[in-house]
Amino acid sequence: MLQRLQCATRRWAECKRLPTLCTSWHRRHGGLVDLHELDPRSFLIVEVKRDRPGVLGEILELFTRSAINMTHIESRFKSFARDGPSFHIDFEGSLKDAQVQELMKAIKGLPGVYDVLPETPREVPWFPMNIRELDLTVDTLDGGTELINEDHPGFNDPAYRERRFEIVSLAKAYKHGEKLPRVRYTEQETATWQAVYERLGSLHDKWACREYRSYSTSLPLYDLCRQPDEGEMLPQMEKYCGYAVNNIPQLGDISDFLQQRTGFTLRPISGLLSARDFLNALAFRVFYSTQYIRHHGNPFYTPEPDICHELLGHVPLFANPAFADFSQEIGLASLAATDEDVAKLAAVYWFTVEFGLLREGEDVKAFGAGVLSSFGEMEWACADVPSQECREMGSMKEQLKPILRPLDPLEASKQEYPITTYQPVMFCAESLEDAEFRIAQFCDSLTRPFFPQYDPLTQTIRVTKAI
Ligand code: HBI
Ligand code: FE
Repeated sequence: MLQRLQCATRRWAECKRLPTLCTSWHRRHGGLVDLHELDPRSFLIVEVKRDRPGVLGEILELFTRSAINMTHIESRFKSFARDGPSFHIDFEGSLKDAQVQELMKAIKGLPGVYDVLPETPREVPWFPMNIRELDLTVDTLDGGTELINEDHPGFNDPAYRERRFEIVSLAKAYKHGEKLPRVRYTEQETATWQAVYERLGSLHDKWACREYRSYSTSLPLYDLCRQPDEGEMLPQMEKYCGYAVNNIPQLGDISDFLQQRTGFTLRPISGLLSARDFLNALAFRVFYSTQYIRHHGNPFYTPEPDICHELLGHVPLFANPAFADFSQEIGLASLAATDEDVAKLAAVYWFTVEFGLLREGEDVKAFGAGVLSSFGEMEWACADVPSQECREMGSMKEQLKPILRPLDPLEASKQEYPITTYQPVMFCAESLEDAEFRIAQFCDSLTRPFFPQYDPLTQTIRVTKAI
């Protein structure tokens, strides 16, 4: 009962505990990419003897003879426990090339050389390089139809299961570049939407952050000529995307609207993805959105993301440039990241995009979609004094209010959180720009073998610099 009343986030949380490399595509393909295929440069270190002047000339001679292009060279002293300098040489080619191996053997054979140290292989987890390759990352953890256990409100409702199957089949068949599937929602589904829309609407007036409620052109000049001034967000969503109490908007209309605002687009998905796949898409400014709706039995509870959560929690913020930028930042950082780093990024995402708060003067406002799409969690997070009823709903008998910490992504990345109750600890940023700055800093601090950049013209990832 307790759990039925809240917009629980348990299964989202459960999915965080699963391995990050868990979709079948990664498994099938061994899941590794050799960075040499992306960046054809390699490097090696030649350690030379102190008493052999001219050895560098001989090394260069060998490069010339092999017709291998050097792209950078520098000398360092005492970088290894030898008596002479070492030369660090970048060149075009792979250490696997026969020609390069010959060259290395020849250098090693020079009398003045102690050793030739190749770089360690740079294999990283597979990641999409082109927006079309997102078609390969859509294997969800449960296919979106299994409704995992008997707790699920739709578990014993065959009609609901059938309808859900119908809607997720559209997402499963979707391929990049196609028109987003349109769903003709039933009256019953629209009634569920209406209940959520009305109930959340009044709370958003009170507790949603400024960026959720209004749009602004004060940030980068996205499409200035079509946005003459600042204004309320909801009228925009009503005008361009079909938001209304009695209409469930279509993903295609929203995606077109967002693309005009910040370059974000939506892509339909059948259910929960692994954190890696979900975050990877953000690098392409693509947000995976479910299209089915929660069970009508209780409009205020869903154990997994549904269209109410996506459209009333996430979508309005993707029209905000600072929010769009930092979402992409997390996405780029997740490309080829280690499993540990993906888990950290997923936690940062959790405590910001899903459960983040913003300070506005004296007030604390919601910007996380998990808060914005749940009346219980919004009261818990934003009310001066959450009611007894609210606390009981979220199993917060002992604690009166959440503990609010200033947003520190490093701390957030390590913060544990319970999966069946409201969040005892939440993170509050000074502003959306402050959150963006801190997250960018955090992403930079992760050790990466390379720096991926997104080229929006070709919708591909460019590997700009190998270390
Ligand atoms: N998959 N479809 C979908 N929607 C989400 O919001 C989502 C997900 N997989 C993982 C996930 N969220 C979170 O665990 C993030 O922390 C990555
Ligand atoms: Fe979400």
